Amino acid sequence: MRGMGYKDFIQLDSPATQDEFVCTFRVEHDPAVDFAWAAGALAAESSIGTWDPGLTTMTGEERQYGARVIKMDEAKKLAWIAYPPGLFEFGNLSQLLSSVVGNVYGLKEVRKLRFVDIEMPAKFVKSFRGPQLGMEGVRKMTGIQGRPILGTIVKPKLGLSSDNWAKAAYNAWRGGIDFVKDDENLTNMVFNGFYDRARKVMEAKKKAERETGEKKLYFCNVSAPVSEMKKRADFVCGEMGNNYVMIDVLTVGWSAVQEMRDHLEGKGIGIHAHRAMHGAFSRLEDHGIDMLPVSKWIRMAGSDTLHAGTLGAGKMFTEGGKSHARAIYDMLRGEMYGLKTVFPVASGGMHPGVIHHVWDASGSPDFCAAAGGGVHGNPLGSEAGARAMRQAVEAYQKGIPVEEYAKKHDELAAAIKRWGTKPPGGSSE
Ligand code: CAP
Ligand code: MG
Repeated sequence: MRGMGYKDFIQLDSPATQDEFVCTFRVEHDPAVDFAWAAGALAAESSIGTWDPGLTTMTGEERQYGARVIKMDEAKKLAWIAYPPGLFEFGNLSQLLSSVVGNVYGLKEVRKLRFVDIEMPAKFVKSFRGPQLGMEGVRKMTGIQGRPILGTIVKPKLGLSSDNWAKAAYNAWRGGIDFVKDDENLTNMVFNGFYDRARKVMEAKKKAERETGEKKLYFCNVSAPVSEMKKRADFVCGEMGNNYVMIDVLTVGWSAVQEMRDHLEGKGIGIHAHRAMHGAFSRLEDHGIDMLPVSKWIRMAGSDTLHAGTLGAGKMFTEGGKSHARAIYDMLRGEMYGLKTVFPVASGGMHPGVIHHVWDASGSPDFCAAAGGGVHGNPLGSEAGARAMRQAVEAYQKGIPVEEYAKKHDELAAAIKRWGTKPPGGSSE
């Protein structure tokens, strides 16, 4: 039985069927081969092939699982590859990623490779739990309608004792912040133990709720080996009565996230997905993996709130520009075969002076705005910093320019005096 050489995987006259996957790749191929050869190599390596087509073990039964290059646009360096559903284990994100964004990056035939997007069949998407709460559930949990959910990250990022951390959290909640989150690298530290912080922060949360009459959320960062993650989640959301956890989804790993989503099923507990490390593969437009497909996978894995960039208003680079970032917001908030929706979180250099930029670019109040420095760096302190965030939202809701509104709101005035009302640095369109 003759095997399949790379060119055999080019099948331009065989479009994808309803139940197949279609992946879009941007390929910069090695000049020693042509574009089609490189595209064929991708299809082979991510499905049934290898470098030697003359495998003695090929019986022909494997051919039905061969991926196919169904379209190429060499000028744009784009190739579309269709994958039969039998190639993937339903319910298993790790296996999907090992196939379509695994070995392909190491092939000599490609110099640079960008995984642009993936279309997955309904049955596969529905083989995952997806968000437990969804945007509707988070709004129900907080009682907040018609405005973005406001959060803060206690800063400095690390180094504060649990007492001082809890104090900063309390002050922000008192000032009107809705959620306080641990920073991505704050877990169980020598200077601030997870369990000790949880006890103190939950006490502060309950006190702030009593005093403000508002529901408050605490996104406690449980990121750790899975068995410890379960212990931490059970501690804070069991005896402590919390209803949300935070997971650094990329550094803990896909199976760990799926395991935690299973563990929290039926408990009404939200998952906040931090995407720390994403810049390592999402930043360069001609290499790596785009955050659009990654955000689809995180939604399927089951997060309720996910960092999705500031739509050009913050400190972080906006990959693909504002319009692409908005496409990620819209995907998270849109229909996905019945999966619940996910709140996009604008974070990274956020402060009261730029909330209106994000709100305009978001096209709806359905997003979270999280500010660390932009709350705790307010010259009047954390409580004022939080109040300034709420005042920026009030201004937008009343249709009053934020500079105008600041004339009668000192906390907002202090924020604008310090940071202005323009996005920092060269905001990407
Ligand atoms: C923001 C932040 C978040 C980033 C993550 C930080 O702090 O806590 O982790 O937003 O980036 O550590 O930088 P500031 P992204 O508000 O002080 O900037 O949301 O793009 O994943
Ligand atoms: Mg952070």
